[in-house]
Amino acid sequence: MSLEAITPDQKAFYAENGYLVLERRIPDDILAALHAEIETYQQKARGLTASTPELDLEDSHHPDAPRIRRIKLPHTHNAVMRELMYSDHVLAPARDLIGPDLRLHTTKLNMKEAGYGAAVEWHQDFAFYPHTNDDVLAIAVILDDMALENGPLMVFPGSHLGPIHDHHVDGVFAGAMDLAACGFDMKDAVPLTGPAGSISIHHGRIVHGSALNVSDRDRRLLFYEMMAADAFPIMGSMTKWAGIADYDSRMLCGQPGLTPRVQSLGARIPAPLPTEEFTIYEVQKQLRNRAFKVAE
Ligand SMILES: O=C(O)CCC(=O)C(=O)O
Repeated sequence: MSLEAITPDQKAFYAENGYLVLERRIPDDILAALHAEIETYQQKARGLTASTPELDLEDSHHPDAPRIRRIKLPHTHNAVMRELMYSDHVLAPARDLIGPDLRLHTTKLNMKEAGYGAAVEWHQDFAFYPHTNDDVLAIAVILDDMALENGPLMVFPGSHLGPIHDHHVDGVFAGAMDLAACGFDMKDAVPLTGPAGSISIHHGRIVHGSALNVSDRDRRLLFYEMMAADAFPIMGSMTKWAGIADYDSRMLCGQPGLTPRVQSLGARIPAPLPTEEFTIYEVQKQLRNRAFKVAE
């Protein structure tokens, strides 16, 4: 199959390491439009006293000093972010890596703003949503220049080829790993840095996380998480399912089907959940040995 957006070397690098950074993939006009859209959410957050279906607020949010932690499911309420999701800027590299038929899992825009943006503890996405095969990935549109100091996404290269680690605390799903107990050393983690307008891609099984942003620069990432259309959720996965028509409405490109491709894979079921509706930030508070400082 000929490649649309990446080189054979990049494809081989992803297979071996489980991640890729493609620099300056998003045109400047789209990047500027995304920044303008974020500004409108910042206006909406003013006056809020609690998170809403669209906005997840930082613990330190105040109605007069709004602090957004995450814009939730932006493709459902933001035309610019929805259009980008269906564009070749995002889908062409995904097709190169996991084939022509792609289904959306979810979207989110993690804000991690200057000075306080919340950390995300180490985890594997596949621990939240195990599937019949692991052609599952997340594309992150890098909205601000990303360097070590503003809390980039970090990954452990090659960890997508290993097991799914324990993400439970006291028998309840906590969405995070005790890194040392799982045999990892933070010094081996690689930061996914690059100029604004780049994208990073990480495999659904790779161990990843990111530190608190204590710098004076924002660090915003717009995530599009997706899988091959023949990767079906294993029962107990956090994938919401209201029947096949609903599921097929999440196709991003190519054809849906009714024949799961089943790989022999290690997996764990994210159950029981502490509560039915939660964000990763809340659920990870159960972790005792946190790797990253908590936002104040
Ligand atoms: O925003 C980040 O740095 C990490 C995001 C992430 O891994 C997640 O939200 O699942």
